[in-house]
Amino acid sequence: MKPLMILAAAFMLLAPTLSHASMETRLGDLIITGAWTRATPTRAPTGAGFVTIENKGSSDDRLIAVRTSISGKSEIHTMTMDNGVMRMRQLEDGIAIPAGGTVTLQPGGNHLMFMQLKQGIAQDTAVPVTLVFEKAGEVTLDFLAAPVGSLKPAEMHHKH
Ligand SMILES: [Cu+2]
Repeated sequence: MKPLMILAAAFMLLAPTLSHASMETRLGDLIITGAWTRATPTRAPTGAGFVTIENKGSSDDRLIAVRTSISGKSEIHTMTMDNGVMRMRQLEDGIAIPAGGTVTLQPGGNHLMFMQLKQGIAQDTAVPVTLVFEKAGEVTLDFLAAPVGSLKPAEMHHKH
């Protein structure tokens, strides 16, 4: 009875950790979390991706490219206000991920731009996106699609 109870307790402690771990990707010194995208209307030409990247290392890194099979072309973008108008432009040199720093790509700021979408992004689907870093290399992770127009990721529904 006793070992079984210990096992059950261990599992209960472990379960939330496991579901959380699936949302966290490690690539060398980088910890990548909170990857999400937005559902789009069926014929939308573009979509956007957002993610948080933490650099636990002692040397700077850089997000230099993004790839996904859902789009014909993907770019790293910044968004700025220009006389009250939001403007996007490509960051040709990517985004620096400073040593010990955390960079968040989010609506209204830096983002991943999926251009020439082959089809709309459906809500609650996971879109595989490859992030390419100058030093850490590349990694593919799932970007979960929040509802159309969302300004933040969808709430995670824990399945039991
Ligand atoms: Cu953009």
